[in-house]
Amino acid sequence: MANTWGYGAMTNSFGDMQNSKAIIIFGANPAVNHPVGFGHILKAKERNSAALIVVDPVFTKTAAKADYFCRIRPGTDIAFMYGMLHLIFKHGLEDKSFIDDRVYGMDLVRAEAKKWTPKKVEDVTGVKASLLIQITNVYAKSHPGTLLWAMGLTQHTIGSSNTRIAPILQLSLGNMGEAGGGCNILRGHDNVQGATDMCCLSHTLPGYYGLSDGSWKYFAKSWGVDYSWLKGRFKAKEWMNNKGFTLARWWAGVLDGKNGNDKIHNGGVNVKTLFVMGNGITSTAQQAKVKEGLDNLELLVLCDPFVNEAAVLTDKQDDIYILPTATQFESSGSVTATNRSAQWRNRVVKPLYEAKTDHDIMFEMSKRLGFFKEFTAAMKMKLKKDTFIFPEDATDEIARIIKTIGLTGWTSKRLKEHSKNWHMFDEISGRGYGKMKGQYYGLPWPVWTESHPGSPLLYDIHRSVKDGGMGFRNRFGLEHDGVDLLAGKTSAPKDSKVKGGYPEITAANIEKVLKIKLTPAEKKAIGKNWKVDTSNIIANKCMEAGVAPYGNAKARANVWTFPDKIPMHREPIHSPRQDLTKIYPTYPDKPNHFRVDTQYISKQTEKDWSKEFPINLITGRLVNLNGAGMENRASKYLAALSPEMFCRINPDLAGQHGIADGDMMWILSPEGTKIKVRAHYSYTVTADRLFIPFHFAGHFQGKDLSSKYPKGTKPYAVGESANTVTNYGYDIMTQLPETKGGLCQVKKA
Ligand SMILES: Nc1nc2c(c(=O)[nH]1)N[C@H]1C(S)=C(S)[C@@H](COP(=O)(O)OP(=O)(O)OC[C@H]3O[C@@H](n4cnc5c(=O)[nH]c(N)nc54)[C@H](O)[C@@H]3O)O[C@H]1N2
Ligand SMILES: Nc1nc2c(c(=O)[nH]1)N[C@H]1C(S)=C(S)[C@@H](COP(=O)(O)OP(=O)(O)OC[C@H]3O[C@@H](n4cnc5c(=O)[nH]c(N)nc54)[C@H](O)[C@@H]3O)O[C@H]1N2
Ligand SMILES: [Mo]
Repeated sequence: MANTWGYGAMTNSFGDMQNSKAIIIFGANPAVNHPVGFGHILKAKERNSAALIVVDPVFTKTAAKADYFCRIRPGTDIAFMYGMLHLIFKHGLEDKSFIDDRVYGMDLVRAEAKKWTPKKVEDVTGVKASLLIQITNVYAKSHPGTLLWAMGLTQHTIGSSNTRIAPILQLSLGNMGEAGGGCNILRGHDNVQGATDMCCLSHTLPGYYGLSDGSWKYFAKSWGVDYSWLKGRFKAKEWMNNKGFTLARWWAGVLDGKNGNDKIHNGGVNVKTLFVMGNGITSTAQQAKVKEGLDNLELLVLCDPFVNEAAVLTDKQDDIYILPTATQFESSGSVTATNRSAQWRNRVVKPLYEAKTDHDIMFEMSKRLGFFKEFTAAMKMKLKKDTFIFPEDATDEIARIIKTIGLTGWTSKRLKEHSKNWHMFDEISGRGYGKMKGQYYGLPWPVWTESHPGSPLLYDIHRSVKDGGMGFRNRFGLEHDGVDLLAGKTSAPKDSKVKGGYPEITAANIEKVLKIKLTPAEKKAIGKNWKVDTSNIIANKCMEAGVAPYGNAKARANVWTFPDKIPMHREPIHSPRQDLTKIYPTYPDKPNHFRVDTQYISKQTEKDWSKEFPINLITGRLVNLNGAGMENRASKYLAALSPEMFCRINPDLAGQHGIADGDMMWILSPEGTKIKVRAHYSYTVTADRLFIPFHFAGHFQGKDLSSKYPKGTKPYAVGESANTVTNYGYDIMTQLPETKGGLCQVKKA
C-alpha cells in the first residue's frame, strides 16, 4: 500500500524562495523536516531581508528563526487566513486586476472575510489581534510573498479546505505565477510526489485521470490490454469506477462494522489480505483499531528492508510474511521531487542477500497471479518485441501516456541527461548552462513535448508556454451560473497567438482556437482532446501558437462541487472550545466515504470531550527520525539522539499533575486508549497543549512488545506510538486522519 499523505506540489521551488520578499509558513517546520531546503529560506532572509512569518501552535526550530511567530490554536488556520483577507480587503491591499482577470468566486470570499474581524480571529485562533494586523501589513505589502505549508494544514477534518484557503490568500495578493511567490507545499517522503503523480491512491488512475469509462479505455489502449480484460478483474463493472479504501481506514474494511466500528460498503465482503509495500503501519492514526484490523486479517504481507513493526504490533500468529525488500540504493529509476522535477537515480549496489527490489516482487507476484503478460505489455510496446528493459521502458511508458500533468517530455534519456549534468543548472531559477541551456533542472512538469524545457513556476504568464509559461487550467467548463470561467483579457501567457482566456484544446476546437488548418492526415491521427492525444499533435500545435494545451481559465475560489463552496472554519471533532463547536460545527456525517461510513457531527456532539480531555494533542516530527521510525531507530547513532519516546510538556501543566521533568507519564485519549512516555519539560508548548513525536513503536498501551521482534531485529530505540492516542477524525474530501487536531489528558505514571 503506497503512501501519499497530504496533497499538491510546489508551484515554485525551494531555490525560487530566494526571490521572495516575505515568507509565511503555515503548519510546517522545515528547519527540522526540510533542513536542506530551509537554507534557501535563510538566504532570502539574508539577501532580501525577507520577513519570515511562522504560524504554528508550537514554538518550533523554524519559529526560532522567524521575525514573527503566531502561536495559533490547532485547526483554526481558516479563521486566521480570513482574518488576513479581512484586512487585505478592508485596506485595499488586494491585487484587483489579477483577481478580475484570473480568479472566479472571490466575491464569496470577500463576503466571508468581512465577518472575520481581528478581535473575532483572536478569540478563535488565540493569536493577538495586534499581531495579526502587523503580520498582514508586512506580508501584503511585500511583493512577491511565498506561502508554505505542510502537515500542520492537512492533517485535519478541514485539511482540504485549508489547502484551498491558502491559495486563495495568495490569489488575492497576485502572488501566484510569480517568481518568489506561489504556494509551496513541502512534500514528505523521498518520491512522495512521484507516488502521488502515479496515483498510488484509491480514487484515480495514474496521472490523476479520473475513474471513468473514458479513462479506463484510454489506459487499456495505452497499456496494450483489452478493456474487457481490465473489466474482468473486477467483481462487476460498477466497481471499476468506485473509490477504494484508503491507507487511513483499510482496517475498517477488515472489521466490517463489527464491535461498533463504522459500517462499510464493499459488495458484502470484508478485506481479508493486507499487502504492504513501504509503509510503517504504526504511522497510521488510531493504532488500537489498526491492531484490531491486523489481528483479524487472513493474510499479512510486509515488503520491507526492515522488520515492519506491524508484525510486532499484531497478535496474529500465522500467515504473516515479511519479504526482504531492497532499498533505493539497490535499485534505479526516476523519482520526483517536491517541486515537480525529476531525477534519475542510479543503483549503488546489487540487492544484498536474498532481498528483491519492489518491482521484482511485483513482477513475481503478477506471474503467480497469472497476469505478468498484461502487467508488462505496455513496456514491450517500445521495442515491439516480447521483452523490455526496466526501469527505462517503464519511464518511457509514463512519458507516452500521462498528458494531464504533462509528462510527455520525461523520457528516460532526458532524465538521465539532467541528473548527469545537475551541476549545469542555476540554483535559484533552475535554468541550464552550456549544453543544458534552455532547459530547467529536472524538467519540472508540465513538460508538454519531448523538447519542452519544463515549467519551473506554475501559472506564470510572464514567460511563453514554450519556456514554461501557462495560465490556470480550464477544467470545469466555460461558465458557471452565467459567469465566464475563462481568464480575462490581460492573462494570456507571453507570446501567445491567442489573446485572453481560452478553453482546453480538443480535436473539435483546435482549428478554431489556434486559427490553424489541420491536414487530413493530422485529423486522422489526432486524439479526442489534449489528455488522450498520444499523437502529440495537440501539444505540438499548441507550442507553436504559444498556447497551453489545458486552456487558460480562472482559478476557482468557489468550488461549487464541494461541501463548502468556499473554505469555512469548522471546529475539530474533538475541540477544546465547546462554545465554538456550536457556532462552527463540523460536517454532517458522511456515508460511504471511501467505502466507510464516517462520523463528523455525531462524534463531535457525542459528548463534551473537552471536560475529560482538555489538552490539545499535537503530533509531529524530529530531525533524527523519519516516519514510523524503524529505519532510523535501527541506526545506533540516530537512535541515541532520542533513545526513548517522550512528550514535550509545559512545566505549568506538568506541575498541576505532579509530573516532574523526566518522570514517566500517561497520555489518555478520548479513544479510551493510553500511552506511557517520558515527560520532557519544554516552553515550546503552552500549558493547554502537548507535543509528541510519532516515530516510535514497539510498546503498546504500557506494554513492552520487545520479545515479539524476530531475533536480532529489535531496533535500538522502541517506545509507544503517538498514533495509539490520536483521535477519531478524517478529512472530508481525502480521508486524511486528524492527527493534528485531537484532545488528551495527562496523568503521572
Ligand atoms: N526529520 C524528518 N524529516 C521529515 C520527515 C520525518 O519524519 N523526519 N517526514 C517527511 C514527511 S513524510 C513529511 S509529510 C514532511 C512533514 O513536514 P512538516 O509538516 O513540517 O511536519 P510536522 O512536524 O508533522 O508538522 C509541522 C508543524 O505543524 C504544526 N501544526 C500542527 N497543527 C497545526 C495547525 O492546526 N495549524 C498550524 N498552522 N500548524 C500546525 C506542528 O506544530 C508542526 O510544527 O516532513 C518530511 N521530512
Ligand atoms: N500522528 C501522526 N501520524 C502521522 C503523521 C503525523 O504527522 N502525525 N504523518 C503522516 C505522514 S505525512 C506520513 S508520510 C506517514 C509516514 O509513515 P510511513 O510511511 O510509515 O513512514 P516510513 O517510516 O518512512 O515507512 C516506510 C516503511 O518503508 C520501508 N522502506 C524503506 N525503503 C523501502 C523500499 O525501498 N521499499 C519498500 N518496500 N519499503 C521500504 C521502511 O523500512 C518503513 O518500514 O506518517 C503519517 N502518520
Ligand atoms: Mo508525509
